[in-house]
Amino acid sequence: MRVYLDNNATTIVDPIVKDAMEPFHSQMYGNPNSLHSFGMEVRPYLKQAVDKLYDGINARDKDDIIVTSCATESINWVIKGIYFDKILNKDKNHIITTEVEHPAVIAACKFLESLGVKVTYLPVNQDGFVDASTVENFISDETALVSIMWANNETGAIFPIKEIAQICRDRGVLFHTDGVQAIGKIPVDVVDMGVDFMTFSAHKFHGPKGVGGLYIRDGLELTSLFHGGEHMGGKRSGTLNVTGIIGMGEAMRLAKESLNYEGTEIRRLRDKLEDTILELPDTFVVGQRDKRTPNTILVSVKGVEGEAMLWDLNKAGVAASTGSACASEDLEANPIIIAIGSDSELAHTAIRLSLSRFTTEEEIDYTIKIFKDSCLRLRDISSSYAN
Ligand code: 7TS
Repeated sequence: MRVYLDNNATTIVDPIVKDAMEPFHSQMYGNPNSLHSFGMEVRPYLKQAVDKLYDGINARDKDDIIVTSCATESINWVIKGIYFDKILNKDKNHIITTEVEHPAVIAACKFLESLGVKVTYLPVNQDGFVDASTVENFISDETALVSIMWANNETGAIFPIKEIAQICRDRGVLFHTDGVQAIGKIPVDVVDMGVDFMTFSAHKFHGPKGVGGLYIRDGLELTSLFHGGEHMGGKRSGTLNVTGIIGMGEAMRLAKESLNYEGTEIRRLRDKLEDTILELPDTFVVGQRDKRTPNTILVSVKGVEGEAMLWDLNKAGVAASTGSACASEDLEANPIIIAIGSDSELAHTAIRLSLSRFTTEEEIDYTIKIFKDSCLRLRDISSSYAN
């Protein structure tokens, strides 16, 4: 049996999404900017797809969503765009973020630090998020941007985005949230939340890879990083990834439609897996359940090296993760666990299991068995664990 429990890294493309994309590879392949029938026939489908994006995140005004190649691009755009708009030769020089952001945020901030920008990396609490009041304490007249994720990719911790957005608005500071791990898992309403910028990536919600988006609140200016043709109203040049946009639109529609299922059935399967893992002695899961996305478990198994368990699970056909796939080639301790204040032994023993709406009960039952067997086997041979 093969079980895929690494859905926070990427997801299977929904067959409905795949079918929706197919005609745009083989029949309607024109460039939508072209002034002939091949190009023009594509346009209404593109519009429909983009409308689904607006509906999915409840963005209202035309031109608020710009399609990009992925969340990494969108995140870099916001952080570097703010540098040009508010920091370079201007009176602001400070960005606030957290220690547990995706490397796209951290690395972009480190780059700005090399240019002289001050960046505050806020620590998170035991549940893996930052309180709005903590953010407020660090805002100063110099602060140009607060960038805080909506949900964490490792722990699933959900941040109090609405409160943070309100504080930023009151203090006149722009607020960006990385919404990559929120879409399809919890309701996402950018207007109700009051965010200024939100980034997302289609492949995290059963869409194709290589396409993502950036929501920019109506009327806000953000300096472009891609100059070229007049695509996306001149804000992000480059021939449109038509198949990707069609796929992302359909994936967004399905993500919204499946939210209820995600919040009940996937949550039930996640809790079943979590409960049985926690029956093993000396295991702990990061973050309270109701403060996490319904599909994610970050568990620490004392005495068991995360990489060793990953290998065991993989041999039995179960795909999990010890940390962001982007970072898991280097065998360092999980930085998120370190950031939530746990010691480095625990950080070396973390395993992330992330489900999706394609996960079945049979797969969870199989994983429970494999996980328990692996835990017993590895603890038996562990020098650091006394049975
Ligand atoms: N932001 C978050 C919160 C993410 O989880 C990821 C990918 C990204 C941004 C970047 O998305 P991309 O589509 O541009 O690559 N996260 C992970 C992960 O947790 N394991 O592998 C990739």
